[in-house]
Parts: sequence; structure tokens; C-alpha cells
Amino acid sequence: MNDISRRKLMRAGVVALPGAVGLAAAARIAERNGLVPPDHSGLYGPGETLTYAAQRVLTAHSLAREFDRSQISKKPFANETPKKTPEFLRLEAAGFVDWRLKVDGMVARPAEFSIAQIRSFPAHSQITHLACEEGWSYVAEWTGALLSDVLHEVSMRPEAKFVVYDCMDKGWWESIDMADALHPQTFVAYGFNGGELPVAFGGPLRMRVPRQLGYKSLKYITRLTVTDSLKKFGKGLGSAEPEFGYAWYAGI
Ligand SMILES: Nc1nc2c(c(=O)[nH]1)N[C@H]1C(S)=C(S)[C@@H](COP(=O)(O)O)O[C@H]1N2
Ligand SMILES: [Mo]
Repeated sequence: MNDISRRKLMRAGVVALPGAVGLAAAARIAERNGLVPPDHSGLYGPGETLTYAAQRVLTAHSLAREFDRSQISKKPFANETPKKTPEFLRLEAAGFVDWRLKVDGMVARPAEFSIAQIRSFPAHSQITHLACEEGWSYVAEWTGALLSDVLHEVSMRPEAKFVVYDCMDKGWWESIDMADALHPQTFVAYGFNGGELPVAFGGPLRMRVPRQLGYKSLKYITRLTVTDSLKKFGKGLGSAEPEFGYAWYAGI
């Protein structure tokens, strides 16, 4: 750790003092700085708070590693595809022309975007690593719009702190903070390795959050909700994952 980042960490007070007293103190300081993750109250809560607050203070603007074309995985592995609902099958059969991304919550202009409208935002590409918490991973090229461009289009209110996202896969939902939502590598992705994003990999549109584990990169997204609090969503833990014992913040 260099001197500047150490100083930043100390200024925010998120210093890893040894033992439970240190964790409690760090948690209090994190709270004062608005850096408490939504799943802070469980068994691993103090550790989650420390990890999240320290990463946000030290690496809020860091970039995920990008790879060369030659490093793209020959056989990327798609997680099991969900049992498609009749609605999903209907949208897929029609080439997703009726699919919409709804954007609502703390925004001045709630909107619904077709896939053509999402494609009309400036296109960006990245070759990044997608790592599942279960141990497998792959490198692929993703093409999409910056999530920040979509959010600017609807004009977020200044109190906004998180973006919650839903998908066509029952039970799956996620959220990220503004450091990730506005990050230049966070995409709503519709392209994969130079072609269209296959349904197996989350088409027509998936979230791509390369600074966090794979489960934050939700597939088949249909809705973004901008909010200042995660308490009213699901069990209030920020996403479906903490309900099963995984961390809301899955920074890598
Ligand atoms: N809708 C939806 N999104 C999802 C999942 C899922 O089952 N359904 N799995 C998540 C997990 S755990 C991982 S690791 C990645 C896997 O991405 P892949 O299918 O492209 O390999 O997608 C994430 N997004
Ligand atoms: Mo995963």
C-alpha cells in the first residue's frame, strides 16, 4: 500500500485495528461515511463492512484488468440457463423486439428502452474476466452501453445511492452502489465476442460488473430501479445472494 492510499484510509478512519473492538470501531466509522453494506448485520457483517468500506476508500476508481483478444477463452462456460417462462419464450421467439428495459425510481424521467434504443447509446467494449464464486471463470469480449449513459438519460436525483436490477429469472435480483453503477467498465451488455449476446450468456441484455464476482453480472435484465436505500427491496440485504449466505459486495 503506498503512502497516499494509506493516508486516505486513515483519514476515513477505516483502519483494521486488531480484534472485535477494532471491527466495531471500523463499523462505526464506516457508518459515518455512508459505507455500510446492506448485509452488515449477519455473522460476517463486521467483516463485510470492513471489506466494503476499505475497498471503496482505496479503490473506488480502480479498473478491472483488461485482456488481449488472444486471451479470450475458447470455450466460455455459461451457467445453467433458467427454466424459461412462457413470457421469456414469447419474447425470444419474436427476436426480443417487445423486450423492454424499464428504468424507474429516483429519476426525473422514468423510461422504457427497447434493445434498439439501448444499442443507440455509444457502444463500448471490454475484454474482461468473469469469475463465478464456485471456482470457474472465463475471459470474453463484451460490448454494450455504459450503465452511466443510461442513468444520465433518465437523470438521477442527487440522493440516489444504489441501482437495483431485476431480471426474467425468478428469484434473481441484484444491486450495486454508485461507485460501480457509474464506473466506466460497468455495462449493460448486448454483444459477446464480436456477435450478439447469446441467450445462454444473458441475452438480450445483461449487466456486466467486471469489478465484482459473476453473480453481480445479472443476465436477462428487465428493470433498473434507482434508490437511496436498499431496505425496502426483498429482505433488505441488497440482493438475493446474501439471503443464501453470499456477500452483497463481491469485489475482486
Ligand atoms: N438471471 C441470471 N443471472 C445470472 C445467473 C443466473 O442464474 N440467472 N447466474 C449468475 C452467476 S452465479 C454467475 S457466476 C454468472 C455466470 O455467467 P455466465 O452464464 O455467462 O457464465 O451469471 C450470473 N447472472
Ligand atoms: Mo456464480
